[in-house]
Amino acid sequence: MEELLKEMSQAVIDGNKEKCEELTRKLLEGGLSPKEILDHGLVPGMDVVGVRFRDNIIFVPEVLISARAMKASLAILEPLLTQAKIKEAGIVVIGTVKGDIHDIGKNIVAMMLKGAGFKVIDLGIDTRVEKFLDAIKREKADIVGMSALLTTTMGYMKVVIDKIKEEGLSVKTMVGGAPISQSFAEKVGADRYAKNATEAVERAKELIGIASTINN
Ligand code: B1M
Repeated sequence: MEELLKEMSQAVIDGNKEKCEELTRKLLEGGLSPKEILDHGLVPGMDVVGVRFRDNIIFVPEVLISARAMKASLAILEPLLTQAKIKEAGIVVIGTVKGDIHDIGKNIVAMMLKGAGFKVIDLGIDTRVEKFLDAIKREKADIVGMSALLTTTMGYMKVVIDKIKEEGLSVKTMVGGAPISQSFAEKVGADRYAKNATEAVERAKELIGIASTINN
């Protein structure tokens, strides 16, 4: 299995969609959980892509091809990740903030929240404050989750949080994404920060006051 997981990481790096799909099925048949496939196959592959992108070894087209390959695997894992264990734990509105089109991490968080029993309303990418506010009110959301992957867009989280406070909405806020930290979350006044999708589920459960049942 370890060998197949290494191959999976390499398939993400190479942007080999067909290989990613084939390996996802093989690993599932071999008894690995979707979370193990994510944490030990897909995410390490995308980490390498991130480093190569940062160092100008690869460029946007190659990153897009890797993202497409990873998304193909996620499409296979999604039905397994979203099988709810509890009946509607709470309502979460989630989106990637304005100016930001990165959605892989946000999609994983949304899937895992669904799998934990939350009703998730996914607003997609490049989400403006008005769209967040409309959805929070319409859906009577318990939690609003915001994702940002760029240092230039993370500041927009404060715009949304300030507006929520200004309007006196009782919704809780959770933030995450590669450049986000606990101290940033505190600085912008978010109720919770989550480092990854597993933590996001834990924090969401804390926010609505239910005991955590997630095993890492
Ligand atoms: Co972009 N990009 N990108 N990119 N990209 C980064 C973020 C970057 C760090 C790459 C680098 O330089 N090393 C860099 C940002 C630098 C910075 O801001 N300081 C960067 C850049 C610069 C850019 C562009 C500006 C490039 C350009 O055009 N010149 C451009 C921006 C476009 C825009 O948004 N306006 C751009 C574009 C793209 C692609 C479109 C090519 C593609 C996105 C495809 C897509 O998402 N559909 C892309 C990708 C794939 C990346 C990297 C390589 C990988 C991101 C990813 O999917 N990771 C990324 C490098 C990196 O992050 N190391 C990079 C895998 C994913 C599972 O992890 O998203 O972190 P992540 O999500 C995790 C946690 O963060 C957390 O849980 C998730 C699961 O565990 N989490 C939450 C996320 N959201 C959460 C919300 C929560 C809680 C937890 O609560 C609500």
